[in-house]
Amino acid sequence: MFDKVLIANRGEIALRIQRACKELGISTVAVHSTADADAMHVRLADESVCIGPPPASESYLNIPRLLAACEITGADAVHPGYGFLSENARFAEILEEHNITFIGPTSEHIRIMGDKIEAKETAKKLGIPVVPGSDGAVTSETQAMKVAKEMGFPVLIKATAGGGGRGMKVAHSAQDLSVALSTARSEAKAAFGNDSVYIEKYLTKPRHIEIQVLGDGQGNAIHLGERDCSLQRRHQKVWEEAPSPALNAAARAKIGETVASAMRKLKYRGAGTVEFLFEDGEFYFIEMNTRLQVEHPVTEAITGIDLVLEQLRVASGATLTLRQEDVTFSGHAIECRINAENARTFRPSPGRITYWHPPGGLGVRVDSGVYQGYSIPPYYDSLIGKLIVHGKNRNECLMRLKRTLSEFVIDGIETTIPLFNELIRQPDIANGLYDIHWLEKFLGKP
Ligand code: MV4
Repeated sequence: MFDKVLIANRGEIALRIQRACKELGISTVAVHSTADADAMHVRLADESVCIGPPPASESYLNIPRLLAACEITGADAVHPGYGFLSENARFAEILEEHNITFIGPTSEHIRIMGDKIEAKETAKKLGIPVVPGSDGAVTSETQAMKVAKEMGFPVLIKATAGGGGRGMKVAHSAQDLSVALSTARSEAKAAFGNDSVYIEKYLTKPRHIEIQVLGDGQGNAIHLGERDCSLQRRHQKVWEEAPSPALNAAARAKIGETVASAMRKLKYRGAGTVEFLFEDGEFYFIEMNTRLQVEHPVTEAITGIDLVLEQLRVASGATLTLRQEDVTFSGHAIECRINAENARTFRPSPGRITYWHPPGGLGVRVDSGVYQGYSIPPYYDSLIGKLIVHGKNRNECLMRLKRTLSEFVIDGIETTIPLFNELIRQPDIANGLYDIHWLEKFLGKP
């Protein structure tokens, strides 16, 4: 196991990773920008290094400065968390060149999954069901029209270098295709410096269901069930839950085994998430995330498995000791993302937290990097905490969520808590009847 891990991140996830390290007896190094000198992840770490000014490009994303921090502290591994450099293949490669372990998959697997066409081709070869569409990039309007007419409209144009919803255009009919194609291309060029696009059948009312996997890079891999992340706004997840209200045990076992088998063939190492759209009882692969995700506690709640501990183990070269038969699912969990934002407009609300009283009790977890008196800096994303509740079943979980939301007090800033108070009172949410468009439709209503 590692002696010292540098955590190349901030906020709640930096604390989450520190906790796993401490329980394994590993010393922790926090890095921080000047804006984060007073952050909890800095206070709780064994050591800390200031790596630059507030802009992420000059601190949390700055590879030379992170390498220097590793050298100064003698860290033997780096955990990237999520966001920032977590899916940067070059970063993983540079660390390995310096004999520092990147806690994550190989740079090659990161690279493959970062290219959405290669990711899809790889998934398909490994037996994962994919969305019908072009075989690879579309190179001409004639070709795009041919593919579109074969599968039927509507179709979706996606950027090869995209992901997370950036650079997508729907064409509802043949008349739309030309404009959709050129708009998607120029947007992709501007956003990613790469105008390669591909085409898919547009699914109009799917759910977003993702499968959590763990592999050891030696051919052992398991799945930890699914999370339903359909409640999103502008491709930002707001509420995640497991199990999905739309799946039964047989459907879960089938897609889970398909994904786990694919990960064994790939010799995938680390934690990963395979994202699907789910419509009319069928799964369609869209992307794979090669990192720990924000919503991982939902899976931890229903499986009792510490995902960060498992990441640390397999990154240090251990084989996966968990077998698929050891993974059991218990009850239901829901995560609400607490953002420092107005609950209706989502306008960021940085500033000083004058009062902070998190909820407690059985089945309640609050992961957060803030505290009373802390000033949220305006430079980073607005996630300030996550409320995760676990219950015997979905109904108990919803009742517990209602209770914990009423206990949670945060003063001095605006937060998304009022939104969750509204959501738990909606019959569609209580009944689990929502798709990826539900939340934006709900928010659009006066
Ligand atoms: C789609 C789709 C419909 N059909 N692909 C958006 C983010 C990226 N991960 C993939 N996305 C979508 N791909 C096909 N063929 C609809 C979306 C989509 C979406 C997906 C998941 C969660 C929320 C979403 C919101 C809008 C569109």
